[in-house]
Amino acid sequence: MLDYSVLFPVNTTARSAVSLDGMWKFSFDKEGKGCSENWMNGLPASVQMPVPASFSDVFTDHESRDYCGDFWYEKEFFLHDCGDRRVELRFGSVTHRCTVFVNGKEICFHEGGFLPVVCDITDAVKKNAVNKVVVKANNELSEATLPCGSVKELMSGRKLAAPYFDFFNYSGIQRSVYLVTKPQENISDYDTCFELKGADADVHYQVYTNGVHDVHAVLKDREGNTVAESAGAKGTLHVENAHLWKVRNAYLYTLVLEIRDGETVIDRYESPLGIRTIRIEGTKILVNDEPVYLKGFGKHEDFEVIGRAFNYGVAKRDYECMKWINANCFRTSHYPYADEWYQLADEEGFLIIDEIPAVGMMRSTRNFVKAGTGGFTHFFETDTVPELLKNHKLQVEEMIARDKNHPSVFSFSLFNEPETTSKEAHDYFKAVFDAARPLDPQKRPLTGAFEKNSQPELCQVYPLCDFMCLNRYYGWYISGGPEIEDAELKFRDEMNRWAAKDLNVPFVFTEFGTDTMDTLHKLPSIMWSQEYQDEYYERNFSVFDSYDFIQGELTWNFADFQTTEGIFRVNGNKKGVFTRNRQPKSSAFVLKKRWENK
Ligand code: GCB
Repeated sequence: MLDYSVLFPVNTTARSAVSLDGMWKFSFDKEGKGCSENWMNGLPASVQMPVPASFSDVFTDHESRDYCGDFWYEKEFFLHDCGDRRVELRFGSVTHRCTVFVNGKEICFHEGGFLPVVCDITDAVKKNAVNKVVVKANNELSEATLPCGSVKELMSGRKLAAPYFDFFNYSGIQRSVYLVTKPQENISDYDTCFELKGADADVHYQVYTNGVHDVHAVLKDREGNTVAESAGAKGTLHVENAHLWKVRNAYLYTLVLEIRDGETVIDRYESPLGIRTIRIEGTKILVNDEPVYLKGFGKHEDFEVIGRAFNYGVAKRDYECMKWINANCFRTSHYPYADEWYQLADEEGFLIIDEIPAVGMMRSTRNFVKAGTGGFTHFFETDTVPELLKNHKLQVEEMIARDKNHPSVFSFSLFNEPETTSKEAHDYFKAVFDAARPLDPQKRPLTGAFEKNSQPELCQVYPLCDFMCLNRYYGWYISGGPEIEDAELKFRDEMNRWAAKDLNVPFVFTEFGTDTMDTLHKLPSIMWSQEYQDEYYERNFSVFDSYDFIQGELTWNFADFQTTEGIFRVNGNKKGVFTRNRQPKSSAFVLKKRWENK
């Protein structure tokens, strides 16, 4: 178990959470001299930087936008006298790694740019005084860290990120920061799982604390009425006539957890709770024992100016667009998103495939083209693998710890498009899956998204998955444009070979799509035109509808998004069904119509 709490900060009678979002001081550290010059005590020269935001797109020069290396943030905050309470900082994430200092004292190091950084700063802070937090961050990529990539050095010595993945290497403090105070004896974590009993439901819970006092659990309905109560760190809340959390029709209770010493409440944590079960039976995905066909998208956290930062306005618009188009699911491709995405999905009744940033596990982004035509793209034979595996397992643990209590999360995806055809790949992923299985109290299905090289006869990794996720681009990377009729035949051929395996598990398409310019129309269609995207989707749907084990379609992508520059991309990936500023392309209407009745 993690030795820190990833519970989302809340304000209750026993806890306080104050946002430190706003303008921070910021400085690049091109020469890597910050530590030797004691920047942890305060940045000598700085600019203002919004938090949360990626730093890249707020600048107007190339060097700043494409900066790769160390960079620093600083913020002063006032801490009231909070007695002997524990004081923590919680960053939703810092990309890709950071060291946190408070009043010059080193507090913690965190690796991985998409999960919370939580640190106990009790011994470093002054009460009733101004305190200073300094963050040294770094956004370099390597083959030992997630996501995978490398650093390229220009002749001038300037460093550039070389991602092995198809999204811009946005970095910075991209999610909210909270100053948290809570009792020394506190609730650090809790688990829930559900059992439906006719019209009733049992909510089994377990609460983790660092003390000896009793735990008390209360479940309240939407109106605030208590519907069940239980004493003990482990127990069951029996709910009569339970309102279930249903797909696109969510009902949320509130779970109130307390540590009590007689009548005195020592700690109190509150969180929404949705009662639902998830099960895979044969080729069906069952939510509350009812089959669900997944409709929706692979997404990105990506928007103009703010880059990969969480923003409620953008998230709200995304959910409105997804509701309008009749979607019910999305995958957090290719990394765990900000906590708030899951909170909104819980409320709106969306299902989430929650993905770890295990992306780029082929030796270059372009290798997917080589792999797609049968090329072998070695990855798991190198000496970086032990370190990579350690990071992979740790991030899986952090992701499941953070997201396990969200009703929206119905599955964890442990990779996107790695090399899977070697014994080494199998052994690597076996270790990841073995580590992940015991971590989820709800035993949700585990999966991963497979690239075209993961063919039924070659892939060594698919037997580890509880259901299959395929990323397929027949009609785009394979037999595109004038050859599209071949694309459909080739697609059917592959699906027939999967069918022949008789795996008896659901198959979900987690990627399929075409780059499409919102300005380009052409009759008859050509690649990149809106008409082509519409036709491509129709052809893919006719294949999907031919196999009853296909139980979902998540198109690539919800919206256009930024990538690294290059000859493959025109100011980013244009496979969005919506533009980057969230307006529909014509295919949005094709999907809306299909999903209305699917
Ligand atoms: C993929 C990747 C995704 C890319 C997409 C594309 O297979 O998983 O990250 O953006 O293809 O558009 O090429």
